[in-house]
Amino acid sequence: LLQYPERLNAAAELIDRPVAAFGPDRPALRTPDGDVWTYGELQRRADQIARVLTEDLGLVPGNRVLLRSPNNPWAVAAWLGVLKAGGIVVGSMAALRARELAPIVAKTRPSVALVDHRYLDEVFTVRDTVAPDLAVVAHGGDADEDLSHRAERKSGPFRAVDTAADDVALFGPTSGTTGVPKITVHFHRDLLSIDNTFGQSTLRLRPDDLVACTAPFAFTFGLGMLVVFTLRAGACAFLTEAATPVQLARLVADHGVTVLATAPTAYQQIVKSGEVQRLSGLRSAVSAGEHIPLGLWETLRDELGIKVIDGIGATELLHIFISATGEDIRPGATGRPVPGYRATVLGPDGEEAAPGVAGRLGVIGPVGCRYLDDERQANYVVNGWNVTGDTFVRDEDGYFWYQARSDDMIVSSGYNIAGPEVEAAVVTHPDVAETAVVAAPDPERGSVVCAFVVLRDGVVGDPAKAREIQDHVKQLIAPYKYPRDVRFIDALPRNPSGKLQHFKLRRIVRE
Ligand code: 3SK
Repeated sequence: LLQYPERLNAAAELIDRPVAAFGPDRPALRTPDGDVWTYGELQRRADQIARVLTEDLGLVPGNRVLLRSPNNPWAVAAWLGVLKAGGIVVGSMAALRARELAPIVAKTRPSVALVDHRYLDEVFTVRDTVAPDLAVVAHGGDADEDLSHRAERKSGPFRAVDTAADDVALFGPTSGTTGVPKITVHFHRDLLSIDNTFGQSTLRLRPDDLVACTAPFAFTFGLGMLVVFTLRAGACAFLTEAATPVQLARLVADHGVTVLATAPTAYQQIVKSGEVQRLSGLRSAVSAGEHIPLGLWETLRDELGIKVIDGIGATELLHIFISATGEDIRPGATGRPVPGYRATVLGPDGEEAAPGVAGRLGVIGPVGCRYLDDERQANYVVNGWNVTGDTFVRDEDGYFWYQARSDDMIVSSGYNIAGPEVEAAVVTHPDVAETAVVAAPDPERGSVVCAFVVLRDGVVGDPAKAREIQDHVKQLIAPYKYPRDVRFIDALPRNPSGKLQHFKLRRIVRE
């Protein structure tokens, strides 16, 4: 395990140390509008916010602060300011509605909320229902008590609170597969350990990198990419509030982004739009959040000349723990454990399965699952292994091959069919924009493969189109895997971080 000093404040490591090492004038954050915050400015803002929290709002170490904002410079400063003040960040997606936010607030009990002014309504609703004492401070508006005005009235460096390495720094909510939020608990040292593992061994940012990532900070994929790895490397984060995949590709080209991290669906849509060459200035690209189909990975390699870094992570473990990079890539495999982690495949009895046998992925590393007061902890940690809910096969050389989310395995007439494999085949049909595959109950076969399909604009979803898609799939993969049930749908259900919500589709097929 990685060694850290007993006393450690992650925010001091992420902003004070880079300022000391690289100087205050280096750009830290950029936006599509041309805003540039240097490291010095980011430090000044974070210090001002720490003062607002402690001097105006009475925050003491260990208090919790809800952050709710799209990815922008103030959100980074707020995140650092809370940690410097010894507070605990409660991450939350700006897109959450009041009914989704309420259980997170009820469980984490923040005393302060720093909220982008466009996302206040839900916070007021939640305050009225479950958190009457919550102090809400807006940012980005005109009010005198707006965070930026309050910050302007503060001056002088703020010395980061001398937290223990094992003090809690972050509560990261995750909706999991059921929609009932779980709150993951992370220490100051955890935030550095993701950089000391994936960041430095696999990603390897350079100080002259401009890094873009579509994931919000509340999804730890985005937090790692845009805050932890970028600041620690002295690089610059390119912060986009919202962009479609095609807009993203244009921003990458126009602003000279060198490292892009996003989900496979975004890469897929950029390829399908015919604008993939706009990514040709990238020196590195990361795909995570879902497994990247081999065909897409190969297209990106052939079109851009880069081997996309595929990775699998989990909010419970904070970031990516299996990945591949450089020459250590076996196309189609997710990769090997990131240095610092161990991984295995577990059989039904919780014992390690032999190479070649599919089973549940188990991971051990510097960050382990700690849910806040949640009995689901017992399902996640089995015999010391963190069981992520993914089915993998490990080969003789130690590469891990993704099969499916454990609950995406479809057993039909005794065949094991991995839903993602069928999805990867369906989406290659030229009329298909997106698809998601689940098991639909069937009296004869136990289950059948059901594909929910979003067609491209103007294409009609009728029985003839369904048959065409079925025939297409049978040409690509073993015919027993084809979707016997094809349903056309306007849009796939996704959570605010863009992850497909298969559980919602499963509900539909069970109705
Ligand atoms: O693979 C994921 O879903 C993930 C989750 C948290 C952090 C990072 C990643 C890639």
